[in-house]
Amino acid sequence: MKIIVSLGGSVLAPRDSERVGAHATVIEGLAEEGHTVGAVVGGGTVARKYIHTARELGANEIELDQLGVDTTRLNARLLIAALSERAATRPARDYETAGAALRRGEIAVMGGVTPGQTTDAVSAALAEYVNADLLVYATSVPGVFDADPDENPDAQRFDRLSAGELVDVIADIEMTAGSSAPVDLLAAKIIERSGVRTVVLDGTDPDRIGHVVNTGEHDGTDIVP
Ligand code: U5P
Repeated sequence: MKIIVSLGGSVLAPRDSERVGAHATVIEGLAEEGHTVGAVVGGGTVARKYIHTARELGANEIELDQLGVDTTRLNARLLIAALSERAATRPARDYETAGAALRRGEIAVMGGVTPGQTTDAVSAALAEYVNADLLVYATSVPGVFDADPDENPDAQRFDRLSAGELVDVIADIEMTAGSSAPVDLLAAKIIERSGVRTVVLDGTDPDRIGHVVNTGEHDGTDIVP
């Protein structure tokens, strides 16, 4: 199978070496089982700290996005540090470079690409570009909810959503640098048009990623084309 794993920054970095190492082990394991694997790493709390400070300093949203992109690449390098020589040596800055690495049998790693989006959209675009069989969003929230579960204890998780329904659920969420929708709107639109099978799950335990690839089972949200 061809798999793109979107690792939320808060899932991976700046956690300890154990967490990053555990994710690297799962990704390596999938590659060793014969899967083609690409990983896209988000910015997490480090990006949000930079964005918060720079916003107070008066930076505009595009400047803040650029800070975010640089941070995702930093986090992507942390994952590369934990991967073996099977991984590309640096985070790809565009889809063609990542796609070429996958064709060579390497594990491609990306961070952000361009302002005005998040790594959710990068993951969806890479999955579309390489015709992935499965796109896994490993986030710190266990799926897509009808409200923010951190703020609303009654928030309900969707087991299954069509890509069009996903677009409707997240359309009202504000889009500023560092925003934390479950999956961003552009990502949802790309998933809708590409029809790539997508799962949003709690990725704090990396074994859940291996489990969904090998069994199709998970406790998160299925986005069906
Ligand atoms: N970002 C972009 N473009 C990208 C990826 C990320 O502008 O292609 C910026 C956004 O401000 C985003 C932040 O909120 O970096 C951190 O990425 P993420 O963890 O939200 O995906």
